[in-house]
Amino acid sequence: MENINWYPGHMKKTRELIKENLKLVDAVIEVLDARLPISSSNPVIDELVKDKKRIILLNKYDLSDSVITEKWIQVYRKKGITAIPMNSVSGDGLKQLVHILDELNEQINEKGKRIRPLRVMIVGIPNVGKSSLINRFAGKRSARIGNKPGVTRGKQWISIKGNIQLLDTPGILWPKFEDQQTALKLAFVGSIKDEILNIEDIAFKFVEFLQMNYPKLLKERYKLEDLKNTPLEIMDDVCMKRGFIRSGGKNDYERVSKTIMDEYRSGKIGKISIEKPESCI
Ligand SMILES: Nc1nc2c(ncn2[C@@H]2O[C@H](COP(=O)(O)OP(=O)(O)OP(=O)(O)O)[C@@H](O)[C@H]2O)c(=O)[nH]1
Ligand SMILES: [Mg+2]
Repeated sequence: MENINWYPGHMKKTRELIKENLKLVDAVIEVLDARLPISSSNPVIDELVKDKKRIILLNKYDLSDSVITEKWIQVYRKKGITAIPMNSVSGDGLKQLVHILDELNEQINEKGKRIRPLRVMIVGIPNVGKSSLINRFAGKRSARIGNKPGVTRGKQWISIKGNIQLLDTPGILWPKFEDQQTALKLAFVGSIKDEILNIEDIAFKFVEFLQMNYPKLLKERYKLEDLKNTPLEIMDDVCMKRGFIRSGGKNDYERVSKTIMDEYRSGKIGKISIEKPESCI
């Protein structure tokens, strides 16, 4: 497989933007993808915000394997970190977040320091749902969202009732992935722009992952008879069943690859976590 790296200019700029605006905020919400809390945690962000009060959100909880996400929450708890499971589309988890922010607001008030609303910066890698969270919080579409990475391009302050201001920031990755397994997992969930990926390689690896970790869901979704087949044979089977055949009779691997990844990312295959606390792929 070719090496994956995606670090366009706007991410470099965002790094500066986060750094400059940190002075203005009381806390940082780091949005992670509940399906892969390790790989979606950005070491660059970690370094930038290490001295700020930080709240971790495990977003897209609804798409994750809830048993595994609960285990992750315990892992964070043992480290003294509050991690909140969140569904930014439905708003599940928002109550817990509001509660934590209210407490923070009170603490700051008590110290008599605050002469402005509580300001919180939202950070995270692309496509984890930062802008969706803000919209849900604000109760209206204030921030632009999209089902692909790199949607937010500049900073945007959004006021929330209850005297809170949230700062939306564009998602950032890091200049070079030390570990290509991390890049692959980020590609699975759609945090790396598909245009720079070989989607067929990604889907092949993803089918392989499903065969090993979620065979039942794979079998059910694509009505497979035999899971002993190779990933390529499974993709051939899906092409046949869905009629993904090019003129000339060859299987349309690009189409089947895009379909499988789209179906995973939108939750159609099932609730699937990529990283478990004990062992990662
Ligand atoms: N199922 C599910 N989908 C979500 C959730 N949160 C966000 N999404 C979807 O994920 C996609 C990305 O959401 P955005 O809010 O644009 O993500 P972002 O982190 O702001 O992305 P960038 O601006 O590109 O960094 C959209 O299609 C959202 O509808 C969630 O909790 N569950
Ligand atoms: Mg955004």
